[in-house]
Amino acid sequence: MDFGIAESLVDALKQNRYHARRCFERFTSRGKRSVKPQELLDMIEKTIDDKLERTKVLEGSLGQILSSTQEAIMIPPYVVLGVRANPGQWAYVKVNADDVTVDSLTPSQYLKFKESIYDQEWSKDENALELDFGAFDFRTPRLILPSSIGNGLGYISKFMTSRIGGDLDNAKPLLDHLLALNYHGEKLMINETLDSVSKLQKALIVADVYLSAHLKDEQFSTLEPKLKEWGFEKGWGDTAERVKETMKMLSEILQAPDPINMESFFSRLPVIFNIVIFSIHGYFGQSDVLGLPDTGGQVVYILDQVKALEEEILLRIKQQGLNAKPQILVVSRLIPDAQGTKCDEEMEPILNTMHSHILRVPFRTSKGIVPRWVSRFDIYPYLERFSQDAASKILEVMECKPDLILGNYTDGNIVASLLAKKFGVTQGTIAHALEKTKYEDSDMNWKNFEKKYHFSCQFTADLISMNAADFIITSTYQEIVGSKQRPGQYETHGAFSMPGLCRVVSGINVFDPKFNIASPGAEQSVYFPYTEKEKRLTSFHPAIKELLFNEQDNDEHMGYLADITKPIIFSMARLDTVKNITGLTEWYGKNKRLRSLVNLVVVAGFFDPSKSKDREEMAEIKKMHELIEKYKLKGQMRWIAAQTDRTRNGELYRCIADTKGAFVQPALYEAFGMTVIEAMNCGLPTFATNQGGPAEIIVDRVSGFHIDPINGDESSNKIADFFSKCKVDARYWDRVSRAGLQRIYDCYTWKMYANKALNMGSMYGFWKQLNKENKQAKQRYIDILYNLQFKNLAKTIEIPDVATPHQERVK
Ligand code: UDP
Ligand code: LCN
Repeated sequence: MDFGIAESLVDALKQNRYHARRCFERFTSRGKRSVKPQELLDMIEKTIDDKLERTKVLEGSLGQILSSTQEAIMIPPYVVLGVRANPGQWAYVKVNADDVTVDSLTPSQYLKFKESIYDQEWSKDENALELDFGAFDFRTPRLILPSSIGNGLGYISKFMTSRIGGDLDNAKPLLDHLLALNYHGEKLMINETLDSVSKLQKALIVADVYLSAHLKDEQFSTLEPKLKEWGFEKGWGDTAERVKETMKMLSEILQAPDPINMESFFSRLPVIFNIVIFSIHGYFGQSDVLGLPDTGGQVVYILDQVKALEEEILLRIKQQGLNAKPQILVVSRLIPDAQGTKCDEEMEPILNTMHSHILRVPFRTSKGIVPRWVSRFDIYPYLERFSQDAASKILEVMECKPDLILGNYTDGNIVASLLAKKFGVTQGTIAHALEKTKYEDSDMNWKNFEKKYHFSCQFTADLISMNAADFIITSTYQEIVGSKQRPGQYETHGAFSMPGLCRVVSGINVFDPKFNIASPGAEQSVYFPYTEKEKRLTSFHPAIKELLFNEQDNDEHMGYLADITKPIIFSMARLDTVKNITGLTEWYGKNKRLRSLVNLVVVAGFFDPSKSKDREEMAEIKKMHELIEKYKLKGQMRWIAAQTDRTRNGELYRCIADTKGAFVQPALYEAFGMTVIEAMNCGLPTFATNQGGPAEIIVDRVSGFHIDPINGDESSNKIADFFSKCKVDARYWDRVSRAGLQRIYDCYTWKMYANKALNMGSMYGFWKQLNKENKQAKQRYIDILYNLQFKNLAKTIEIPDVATPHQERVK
């Protein structure tokens, strides 16, 4: 589908024939190349001198099409445009600059043009590998409106409704689903007495009459004998009232289903007791790990997620009238060389939970157990063996198969896909961050990145797991489909090429109802408002005072604050390039007005580059030292090394709020941004990047502020304006602080998340059965890709000798 773009372009070119011809001539005048949208508009400006004429063209449909163009490929005499008509909706067109004629292109044709710039030979190879996951989706319903994207659950219940409704026979798959429900072999909901939909329907009517004669709070145990006679088992509810309600929901579904009722009924089904969550890379632990390389928000997210999921499962089990014991296992990597963390322990109970554990399984190779930390970019050769070892361990610990497997990040997601297939269970994936969007042209230029990042493995693994997954959880809408201006992380996997490896003509469709937005929260017992005086952790205050204001440099902090009465602008992140902590330091260094208004405090990495294991971190550490020197920041800036105690960090955010300061998240790109919601939970006014998740978390100038990471002057002035305004009107700071908190309470809590995630597990578990044939066909395709492509790519990554010291391995 080209969304009428080719037709509109033909009309637009006709209307502006003279100017269009000249513009397209100019576009192709510099030969073969790829051009970004801004350059196209600049070229138009240079071509049409007359301002009035130019405005007419730019404001007309030609201007609109060109401003929706994400990339243009010049292959004289052709100009090939990748136009993003709306979020998720792409059209590809080819304009002949000589006669300004227009043709629509398929994604494959478009990609071939693009590839020819990077790898002429590959683009001409008629047998180049094309991946087309869309070929298996012809029977799966799709959403239509970009605004519906990410609300998969809502639509799945609508699609189910239409499949199940109409005729009693259509409800047979639902009957089979109910008949299969059990807990450790003990039947739940119904037994074989009810082996047809009509028997079930009749039994529900009889049971309803029976239940009406009982008090609402009558316990299930007293009703059980009679209900069992009719074919009903445990699981309908704990009291007569709840059993009756749940039965009524099913009766309604059998009579005339509606989506809301369908979703409510599935949320009551006893299907999820045991969950396995994969989070493999980094140091996965509960203390002393945050801020270590590759170890950040994902760990925080999962630990809080587990707690919220366990609470919700326990509540559901109680309401279902069951006596089951849930289990949640977070499966990670065991690292013998644990660097003072607990990552060398196999099992660790998860704090503040009753039935959840971390299970660590080591990486093994033919040379033995891998002792050291492995960067997430180099992890692929270990994963297959890891998944086999993890599978045996999970069965041993859980004593049964899990009901749901959730993967996290590329490594966790591919292992989740392997095990979901092996166990035949429902699979959800969570990306946290898809690496592809973080580096410009990372697909076309994959060969240049390969040695350092192994994107060939990563992107292949991502494609496999997003297609294998029954549902995908994202933190924001942006993550799926971006914004008006910028494509989303998943969206960029729609059509792309890695010349020499594969051409992906349909990688993932963002209109697939498997996408669901379920935003995380921040643990509210740790991150609570600075105003809640009685809860404040004052025992940390002396240490925090030392951390912020002590004037002597040491291993934990360097630089000092000469005027401690000024508000503090604060940031905290891993010292990755993309986090742009060095960018913030430079903005501050350059902006005299900002320096006069506030001090800067950053928590990031540590100070000695030779001690770093991570290649990006090393470069950033060096840059930090250079900037502090260059802008003479000592006296106004404090650099604090990574802080691993999150309870104390919660108090640290609040102490910054006490100074009437602000949190600044300056990342070049941020998938979600846990620090943003942590700061907002503490009542700290927050400035955060407009690139990625934070742009959605914060409503600009209402619940905080957006800043542009590539426009440092504008951003630092926006921060300075805020503090100037606060000087004149002290209530302004309070208003922003309160609005930030309100935003959190409305949209970002773990309770909302857990409820949604469990509903997904239940609904998609059934949906996948309704679409069994489709899923199986796709799985075969995935198997081929995994075995013939991914495994070979993973083999190209060097497995270091066990004895090799880490430093020598850093590329
Ligand atoms: N964090 C920390 N100490 C540090 C740096 C980060 O405790 O020195 C925590 C921070 O509070 C947040 C998480 O690590 O909970 C970072 O999550 P975010 O989503 O902001 O970024 P990520 O590191 O996942 O890219
Ligand atoms: C990874 C990231 O890069 C962050 O943006 C997220 O907040 C974090 O994971 C948790 O999802």
